Amino acid sequence: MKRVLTIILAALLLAIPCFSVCEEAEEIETIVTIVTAPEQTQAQRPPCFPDPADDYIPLPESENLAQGKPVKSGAHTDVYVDKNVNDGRTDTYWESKGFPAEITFDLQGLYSVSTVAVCLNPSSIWEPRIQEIAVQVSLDGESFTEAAAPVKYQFDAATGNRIRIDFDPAKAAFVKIVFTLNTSSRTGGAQAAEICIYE
Ligand SMILES: [Ca+2]
Repeated sequence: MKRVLTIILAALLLAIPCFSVCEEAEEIETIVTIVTAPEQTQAQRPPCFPDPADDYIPLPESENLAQGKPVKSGAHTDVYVDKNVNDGRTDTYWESKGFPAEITFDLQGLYSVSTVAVCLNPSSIWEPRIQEIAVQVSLDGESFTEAAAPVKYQFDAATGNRIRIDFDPAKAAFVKIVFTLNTSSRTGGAQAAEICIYE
């Protein structure tokens, strides 16, 4: 009997703190604050992280006369058709089938052009390469004159995988870009994700 009383007493002593804690818990006021997170539409970069684009070769801020305009090239490789070269996206590209590779833009108007930019995908998986490029202009799409002679340009992801060709202003309704070398093409053709033309 004494042992039974001892067990009952011990159980009561253990239960008292529990009742006390439970009573206190019921008295705690629950506060929940709902915070609406801002909509994230693109990758976020903390301000302390350097922006790789700061080292990109700068392009003119004026209108890109090539974007969305009719464009025509010779034979292309696989699915890399000429319309990929001015769709405003650097994740699509045109690749010629062999050299020389020519691609011609109909600007649908007469302009005084002075800059052409040739861009590859800026991702570093596009290894550095050299492409030799010239620029020709025309008023009628038939007779072309040279605005920028062939030069070997270095493409490197560190500078945005893009190059800029500046030349004396030339009247043009049509602009032809002529590639004669690509040191990295596995298929032996020219490559361009975007070609931009500026006054
Ligand atoms: Ca493109």
